[in-house]
Amino acid sequence: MKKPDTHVHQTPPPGAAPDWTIAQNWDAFSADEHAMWDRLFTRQSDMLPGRASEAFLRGIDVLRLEKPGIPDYRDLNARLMAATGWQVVAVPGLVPDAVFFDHLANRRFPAGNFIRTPDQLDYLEEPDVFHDVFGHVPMLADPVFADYMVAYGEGGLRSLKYDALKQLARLYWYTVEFGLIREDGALRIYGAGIVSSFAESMFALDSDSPNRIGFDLARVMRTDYRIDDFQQNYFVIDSLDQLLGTTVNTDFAPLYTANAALPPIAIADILPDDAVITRGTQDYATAKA
Ligand code: HBI
Ligand code: FE
Repeated sequence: MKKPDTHVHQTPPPGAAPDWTIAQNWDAFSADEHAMWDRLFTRQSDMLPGRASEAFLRGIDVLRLEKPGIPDYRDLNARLMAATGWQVVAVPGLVPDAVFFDHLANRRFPAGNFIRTPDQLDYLEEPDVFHDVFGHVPMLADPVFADYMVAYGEGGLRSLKYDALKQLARLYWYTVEFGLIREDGALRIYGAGIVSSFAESMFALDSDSPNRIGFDLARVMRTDYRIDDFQQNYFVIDSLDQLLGTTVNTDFAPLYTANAALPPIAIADILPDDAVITRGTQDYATAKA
């Protein structure tokens, strides 16, 4: 998950490879750091059954993430590679967009190689190993979602030529980070930014404050988003196949051009053509304003 205004160095920090990867150096993690992982993992896994999507819960099982402590990528990647050919690579923090997209296009997920401190339990600026590995990686064990992430990376690299990065960042934000999916008539979470957050895993499904709107590619690519608090919109897909289908069956060039000619859609607006599931009160955002 990236904060657009976070300062990202343009050259790899000392010790990092040209692609910004570093050794995980798993043996260097302290007992306190492993304990922080366990605290976060227990809190989320106790509350996610019935909230997280089937694909997410299946990924936790397939990747054996219930093992205590920060996962050792030597073990984790053996399972992840067997499932979908993906691997997790350690990076110091946020990496430049082009570097990020290139990793995704090559089935490498960059994970921040640090874990939050107790005072950052519920909010931190940059993605740590819990956000990245607990939030994002279980979904990468699902073949359809894994292919979506590759297509996203390839699309991201292309988008840089069309100056359409912001449109693609919105697509990432409203799917990979904060996406909801309909399963057996109920809403479930597949977005990493929600599933790794205790409070937002409740808010995203239970609160009457946010809008919940059926996913539409062009609509999402025009819709602004918040980086500093719960989302005011959640977009809902019917299946991961639908999500993959939007990238595989779309020529993005004319879509970028058409969207660029239109104004962005304000965060909490609902449009006449929206498939509205919840018309939110926005009480949470209003109270926080
Ligand atoms: N870097 N490590 C890391 N993690 C991210 O999620 C990330 C990034 N750099 C760029 C980026 N995300 C954004 O451009 C995407 O949201 C599109
Ligand atoms: Fe993320």
